[in-house]
Amino acid sequence: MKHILIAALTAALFATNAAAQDIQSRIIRFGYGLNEDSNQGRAVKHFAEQVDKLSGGKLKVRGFGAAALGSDVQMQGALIGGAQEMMVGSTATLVGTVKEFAVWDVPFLFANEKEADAVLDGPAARKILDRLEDQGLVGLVYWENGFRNLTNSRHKIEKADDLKGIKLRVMQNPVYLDTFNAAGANAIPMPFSELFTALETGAIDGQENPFTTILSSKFFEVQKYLTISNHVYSPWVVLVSKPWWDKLSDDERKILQEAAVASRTFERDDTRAGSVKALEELKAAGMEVSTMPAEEVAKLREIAAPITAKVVETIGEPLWNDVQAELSKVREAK
Ligand code: TK8
Repeated sequence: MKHILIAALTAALFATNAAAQDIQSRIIRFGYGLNEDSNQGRAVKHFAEQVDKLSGGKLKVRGFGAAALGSDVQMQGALIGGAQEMMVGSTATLVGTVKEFAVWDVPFLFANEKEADAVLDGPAARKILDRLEDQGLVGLVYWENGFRNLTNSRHKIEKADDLKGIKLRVMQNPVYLDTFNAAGANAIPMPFSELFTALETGAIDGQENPFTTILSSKFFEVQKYLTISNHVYSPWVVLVSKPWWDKLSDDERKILQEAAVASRTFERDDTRAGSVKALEELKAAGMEVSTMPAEEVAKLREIAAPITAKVVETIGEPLWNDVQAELSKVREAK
């Protein structure tokens, strides 16, 4: 009884709150690349629920998964042009729009999720999001895509050298392209939406993504070998169309921001729990899993060093130093 009363009171409070606020009825098309049944899909749903609650049902978020509204790059264009309201996608595909995002492409930048959270929720990462506004986009929050690992259909990859000659799909991003080419692979940039078919038809041999994605996109059906390399921590970023954002009231913007922050906590928890389970499921599905030994990971780091130096040049030393200073702070805090 007491619970029901509290629930009714809370609902009434929200309703009056929403009524007193400047909120219009709006449909928000929110596109994303993974399947509905994925960490990305669940987080979009969570975001939609928060927005619904905070706006008293006036703001309706419609999720479109599996790249139904286009690839990451195509959706960015639609947001910039005002043809679509929101999306979530990899920061790696944004470097053509705001070059500073390249800092998150640096292999082995973060050693664990705690470091990633601290830096991605910190001031340097915020500054990079703020750069989007001049380009027609608003960056709300970073979500976790996760540490990336290699899969392929050719042979077991345990050494850096085993990458030689592997036709490896990479995101449309120069750091990924240069790093894997430097390791001897034949890196092929391709939108995520084309990846499954390319693996299935054998047009390419392999790809790299977190366990959660390898599972939710069913790559295990067309890939035999999984190598735990954790070569880069990949963030997703929740984006809003700036031309559309400019039409919103302050109250509406606040709701989207608040819901985005709530979705970030939900998404990271879900992804981390899902990642452990995903690895087990991938093994159970018959993938042959190996872990790249530390000395081979060290070789990859060495291969990546000149490419990292190029990133520092691209983004400028002040930003690089800020990120490094924030990293040192988390490392000392433990
Ligand atoms: C989904 C992509 C995906 C990314 C990739 O649209 O392209 O490999 O890891 O999550 O953004």
